Amino acid sequence: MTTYRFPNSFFFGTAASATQMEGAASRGGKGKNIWDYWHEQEPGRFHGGIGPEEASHFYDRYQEDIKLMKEMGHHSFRFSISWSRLIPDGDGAVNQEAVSFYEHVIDELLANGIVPMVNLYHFDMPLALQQKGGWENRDVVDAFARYARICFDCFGEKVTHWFTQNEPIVPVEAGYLYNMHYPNVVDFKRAVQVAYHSMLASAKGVAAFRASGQKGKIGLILNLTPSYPRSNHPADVEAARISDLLFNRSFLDPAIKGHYPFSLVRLIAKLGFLPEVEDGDAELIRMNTIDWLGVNYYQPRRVKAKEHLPNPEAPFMPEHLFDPYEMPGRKVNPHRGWEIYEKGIYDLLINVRDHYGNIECFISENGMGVEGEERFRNDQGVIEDDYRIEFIKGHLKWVHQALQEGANVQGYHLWTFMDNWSWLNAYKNRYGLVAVDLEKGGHRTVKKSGWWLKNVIEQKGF
Ligand code: BGP
Repeated sequence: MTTYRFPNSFFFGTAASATQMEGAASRGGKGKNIWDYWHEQEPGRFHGGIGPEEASHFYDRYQEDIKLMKEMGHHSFRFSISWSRLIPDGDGAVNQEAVSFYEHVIDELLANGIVPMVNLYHFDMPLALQQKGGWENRDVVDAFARYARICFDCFGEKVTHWFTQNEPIVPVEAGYLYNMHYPNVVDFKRAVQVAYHSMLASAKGVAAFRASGQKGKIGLILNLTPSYPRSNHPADVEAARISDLLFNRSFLDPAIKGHYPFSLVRLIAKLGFLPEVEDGDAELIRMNTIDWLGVNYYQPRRVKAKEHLPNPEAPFMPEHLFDPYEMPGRKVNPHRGWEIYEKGIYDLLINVRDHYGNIECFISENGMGVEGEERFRNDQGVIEDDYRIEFIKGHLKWVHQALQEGANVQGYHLWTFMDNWSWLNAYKNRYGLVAVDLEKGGHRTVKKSGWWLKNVIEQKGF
């Protein structure tokens, strides 16, 4: 008996990204991106010293992997194209080996009845473009628009589900505020420029899609972190409003409503950090809103009013406007340090329903990274990851609730299909429905959660 039944049209699958799963980082004519370069420079910053060359080898094993996706009941699979594989220097000649690789992947998915959902940018700036300033340089915005056009020309006959970018706030915060991605800058003003240009690039990607006349739809994937105040005290509520403006609405509003929230512009202006803009930008953003929204959800953001004055000598940070708040008794994934709050997924879907025109959306990532899963392998060789099953169930219940209440949520993708290379954490935390055994040359085995989800997909619920 299924207690939580999803509509027949509701789709299930997984998400992944090029740098995290392809491997072959220096083969097939690929140019370097910032991850290849940074790992060469500072391997010690990556867990176990492991770099993107050793990602799960999808480049060589995609046929086997897609076969397994089919066996596990996938309706759809979201992956990204590696910009520096397709255009090694980011803005020049197209690498035909890459065109043929992605064509094969798309064909293989379609032959197995799996809808390919293709994302153009997942944290992987080509090195040659980063050397020109990456998203800080407006020329890179145009290089992205060109890259998008090339992708639509090459693959648009077969791919109908597109995204311009994944989590554009992450390169901003990780690369320009918190020292977790290259180029390891700590500068709020530059971070604002990067955020603005990546949004502009996304709008230009949407414009290029429309101009291509191809069928299908194009969207943006955002990691929405619902902002909860410590209390109902107006100062805490104000702290939550500001963190929501900076981390959620800075992309949600321009992408869906076609303009920035006035209160955000006022705040950034007051701080003296407005980005450089050009005539016509506002019109471009207004005209090129997205068709659908991918929502990644891992954790909420809890904040409180500031309790200590920031050090006036320290560089300005978002945390000068509010303090993070650790709610007593919160549930935490100890491997990642992220709070697990299942109802957050419902709150953000209801927010999209009520404040963003109930735009078509789906859960494009949700998942749990766990270290040392080998210890859960049973005698039959299956990793018994009951905690992941509980995690998925807990979130799907709230997705179901949002559906009942009219949210326009059309599907659920887990992060991720197979254990993959997670940036600085490399292979520390495993997220996959399929285990990848690095000791045995990357041998794949489906975990208990993988078989459980297959059953959910078949039954349309649980
Ligand atoms: C999301 C990213 C993914 C993935 C995931 C897990 O923010 O879109 O690329 O990595 O988070 O996070 P992490 O790998 O940092 O544990």
